Amino acid sequence: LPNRSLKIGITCYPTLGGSGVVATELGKLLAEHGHQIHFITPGVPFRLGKFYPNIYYHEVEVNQYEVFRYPPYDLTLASKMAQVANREKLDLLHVHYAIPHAVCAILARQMVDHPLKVVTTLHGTDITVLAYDETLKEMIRYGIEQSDLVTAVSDHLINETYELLHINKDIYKVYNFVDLRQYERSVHPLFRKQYAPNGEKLVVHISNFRPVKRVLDVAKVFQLILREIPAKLIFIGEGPDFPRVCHWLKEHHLDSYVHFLGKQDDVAEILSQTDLMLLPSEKESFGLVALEAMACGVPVIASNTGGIPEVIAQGQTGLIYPVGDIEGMAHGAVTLLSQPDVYRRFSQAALERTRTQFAADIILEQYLTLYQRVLNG
Ligand code: GMT
Repeated sequence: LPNRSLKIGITCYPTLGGSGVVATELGKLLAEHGHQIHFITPGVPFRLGKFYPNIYYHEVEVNQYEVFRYPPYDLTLASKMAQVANREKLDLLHVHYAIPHAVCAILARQMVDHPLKVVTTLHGTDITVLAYDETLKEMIRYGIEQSDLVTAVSDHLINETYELLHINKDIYKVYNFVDLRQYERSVHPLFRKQYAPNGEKLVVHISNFRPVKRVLDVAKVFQLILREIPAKLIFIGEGPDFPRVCHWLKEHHLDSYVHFLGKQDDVAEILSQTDLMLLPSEKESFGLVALEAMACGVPVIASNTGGIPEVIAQGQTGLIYPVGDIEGMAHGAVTLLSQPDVYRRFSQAALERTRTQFAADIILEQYLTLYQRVLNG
């Protein structure tokens, strides 16, 4: 592992989303281990929020000039990356997403006057959505092939990237992680008292309510659960399908069983109070929220898609069904929620799997090994 402190620039989308969470948490961990971290983003990453030693923040601010029809975000970012890299003598830029971040970093690399390496992590959406767009495909391939080192968050995403883009380059798998110090199970009786006053089971869903999350399936599965077990549904997050789900719940007289908590920073605390997570996504290259639930001992009912089977151990830490199998998911949920012994076994296995496979120190070491490899050339 590197025996000197590294200077690393990190670029990600700073708003809510798994990739932003992982990029920020990785930066925080690296800083804690003595490396100097420079976030180069258009806003403060939402999980940063306070002062940490060894962490610097450089805002990418796009000016509006009349000569431009569109504000040139990508060029501004590349230029900021180059400025920071030159001034701070960065060793590498670790960017999350091929487009635009890897492409910007490659441009920045050409502008600096010392060797600067580009490490790119693929999170999914750039491949599973953008790579189907013929106008962007070549650019994504360029971003990946010209990076000095590329990682992806699951085997599934790696295979999909090879299939779609015919990439001629090694892509290393580095799973996402949780910092177990933040995910200790804590019990707040007040939470239960407020949201499940009559001992109801608490079912939770977290997402950005994009169509790919199939949030309506969450509501439909919950409806079936409710026929068998007294329960409440907690929604965390917001997004485009939010009104549709609200409307459906109202139409089916379920709105009084559902609590919308909106966007929340500290999901660990809320997850710890719940009994079961539903994640019926159409596509999910990893499913960070499933891991976050497992880290709190909460089993997950999910769809068999993307990297989900690599995160959830089927039949041990959760139950996985074909996309759209609402009856199957409801049946699985009722099985877990109605049999305390089975539930306890799943919950224990979820904690154990998180600790042994996805703990921050394990994944941090993998990233550091890859940084070392790329720096050794
Ligand atoms: O899922 C989203 O809408 C957000 C997106 C992101 O960019 O944060 O999530 C992707 O990256 C996460 C972190 O690696 C993964 O846990 C999510 O599975 C992945 N989303 C998709 O593949 C749809």
